[in-house]
Amino acid sequence: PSTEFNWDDYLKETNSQAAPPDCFKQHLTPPLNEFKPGMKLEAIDPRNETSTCVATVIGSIGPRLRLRLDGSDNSNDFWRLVDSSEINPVGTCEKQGGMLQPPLGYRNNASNWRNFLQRNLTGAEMASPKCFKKEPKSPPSNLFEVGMKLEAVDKKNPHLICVATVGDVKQDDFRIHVQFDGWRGAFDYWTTYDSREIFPVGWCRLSGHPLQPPGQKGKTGAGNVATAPKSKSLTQNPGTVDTTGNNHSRGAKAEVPEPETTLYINS
Ligand code: MLY
Repeated sequence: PSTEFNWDDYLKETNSQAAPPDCFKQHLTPPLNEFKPGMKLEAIDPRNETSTCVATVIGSIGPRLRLRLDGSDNSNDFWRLVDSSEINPVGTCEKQGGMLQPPLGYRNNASNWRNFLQRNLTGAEMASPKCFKKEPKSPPSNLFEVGMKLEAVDKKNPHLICVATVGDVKQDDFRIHVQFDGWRGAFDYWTTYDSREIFPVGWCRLSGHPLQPPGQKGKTGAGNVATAPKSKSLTQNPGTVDTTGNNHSRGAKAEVPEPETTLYINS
């Protein structure tokens, strides 16, 4: 339908430019996902980056894997690209002289870790080395400029990739400020220019990953608190989001009176 988000129209409407693809640590062609749910692999524990753990593929969206560390609970799932250097075939750690570690928050007694690991891996399907794609090279420097558009993971809802803008650039410490179009600042964050969680305009379409359209902030006739917490149905049904008009741009911020109370609903 015509209400679906379209980058070309949006860039025109907002009179803005896409960040060039060479700004990003991403392959020009998104990698193929050959993983299947249930497959085991090794992953760096995101909460304890010095330890390598066994993880299971819980699901995937396009080239992004939803992973869970074996022996951990189901509330600390995390996402990695199939070309991430933080995942490897089972056996890699040991080949390099390391030892697989229990995850932070291991739900059993640490003394039975060896037994757990053995039982856990027996009969399991290991992801084949060919599933793991080569990590792209980092750009030589921070090439981002303020105002450039991109697609970025919402770290608070990490299954989502959303329409975003570079709001600020720090040349000195390699960081950019990612701001989500049409959302109040609550989701914004600083990240390094070579983050694997930011993508060039068009990456979602190419990779088959859904793209969250801009939020409702600054929409005509709704410049109040009601627009800040976007309802779940809007989030999940981009067809109901009006993507026309200039009001979605960050520039519209000043035209909209800030509400006295901002209520964020974590759905
Ligand atoms: N649970 C929240 C999700 C908000 C997502 C915001 N991102 C897209 C910047 C909601 O549905 O309101």
